[in-house]
Amino acid sequence: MKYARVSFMLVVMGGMLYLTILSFNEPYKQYGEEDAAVVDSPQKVIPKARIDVTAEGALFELLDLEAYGVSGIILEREPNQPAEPRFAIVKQPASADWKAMIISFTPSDSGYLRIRLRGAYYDDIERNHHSVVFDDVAVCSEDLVRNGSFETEENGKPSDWEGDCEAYINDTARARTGDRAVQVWHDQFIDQVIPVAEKKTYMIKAYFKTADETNHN
Ligand SMILES: [Ca+2]
Repeated sequence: MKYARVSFMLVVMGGMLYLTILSFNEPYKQYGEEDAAVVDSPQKVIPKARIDVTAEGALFELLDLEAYGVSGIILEREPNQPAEPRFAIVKQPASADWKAMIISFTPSDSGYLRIRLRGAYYDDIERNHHSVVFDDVAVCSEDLVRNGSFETEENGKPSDWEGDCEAYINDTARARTGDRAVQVWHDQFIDQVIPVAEKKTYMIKAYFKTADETNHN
């Protein structure tokens, strides 16, 4: 248990160090600014996994909001409230290998947080979805995300998740764990709302990869 805690802290510290380095290279974008795609060369566009985190009803602030992962994390916040956001978009370039995205924050008050799994927007999104696959979504140290492995099905959909994903994968080779995972893109996403407590720090972790393993490096 002690070892697990130390390992966890090392991962957190490593992530924070990386974020610090990253912040010199990739400043926050303005909210609403989207990624341009090379319309005629979709194979050259690297899909980005995207997670939107929203304080339900805008009833609390997401204090100390940070996002980190393997590479290229982009954190966007709503305009005019850069220091105390109630909503944020986190994006990270996907690859054919599973990568983890981590989002941490401390709610200013108790309430409910909406987690939305989707892909980034691109100019050519109608023709090329730039889909990504998610599996193993969790809140570290707590069992707050229900069916985060997507292994439990209900009426053809992953139970405990709202919305319709592009594909509810049932293939051991394409899932990170078990048989099931979800394929999403910008316009077909899934949500889950979790309870959060005032002044407690949460860390959401989700694994993702590209949906099309042949087109991307
Ligand atoms: Ca799974």
